[in-house]
Amino acid sequence: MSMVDNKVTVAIMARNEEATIENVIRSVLPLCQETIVVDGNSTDRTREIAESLGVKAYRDEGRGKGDGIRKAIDVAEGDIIVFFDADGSHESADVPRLAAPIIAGEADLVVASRWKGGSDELGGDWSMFIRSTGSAFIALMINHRWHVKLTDCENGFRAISKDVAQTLGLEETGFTIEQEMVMKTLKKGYRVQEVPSHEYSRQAGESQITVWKVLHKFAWNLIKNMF
Ligand SMILES: Nc1nc2c(ncn2[C@@H]2O[C@H](COP(=O)(O)OP(=O)(O)O)[C@@H](O)[C@H]2O)c(=O)[nH]1
Ligand SMILES: [Mg+2]
Repeated sequence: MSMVDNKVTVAIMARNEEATIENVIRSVLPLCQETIVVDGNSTDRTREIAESLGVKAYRDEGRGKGDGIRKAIDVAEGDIIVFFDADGSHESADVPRLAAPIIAGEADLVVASRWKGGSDELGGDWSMFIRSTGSAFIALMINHRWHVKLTDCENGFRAISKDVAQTLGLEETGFTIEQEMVMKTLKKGYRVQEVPSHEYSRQAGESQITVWKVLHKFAWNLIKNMF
């Protein structure tokens, strides 16, 4: 594949993110050939705002981010899909850095690592402690199983070749989709790389993850995909 063949789609995942969606869209628009919003059945103005900026908005049922990711893989027109959260926590300037190794033919999935880029969100309270240690543990297991050296398998900010994404058979409905994507990519023998990227605190509203309620889902998903 040559450079000119690679069209990049940024797919913004948004469920009730009216406070931040406009700035997020504006920040990625100049960095890609297509910007889409996957709206998780928002009850606020998220979708209207996206459409008013001339961006195509697709809807999932709002059952979870995994459904949204699958929707993006179905509808994206680009050869490379960069997934981007709508809450202002990702560094848009890193979009081209995530796409670059795929464009260069050196990787199939590139995950933005908060362990390498720093995070304003991971740390400071119990819930964040569990998220950080859980995430480190999952990376450890994945590294052991596939002989890789990854640090962050949970970050939603990542780029993937659409062709590869379509072969993975992703099944998860919720936030476990991120680690499922990493494991299935490795399992199929595709190449996973990381690029450092800083994570900012979500700029409005609250995370839709309640750690204690979902911990078992992450553990079960890890076991299921490891074997
Ligand atoms: N399309 C879609 N996006 C969702 C859904 N649930 C959450 N999101 C988005 O996924 C992103 C990450 O969610 P967030 O609650 O910030 O999780 P955290 O960053 O891991 O704490 C945000 O931009 C949410 O708006 C959903 O059901 N569908
Ligand atoms: Mg967030």
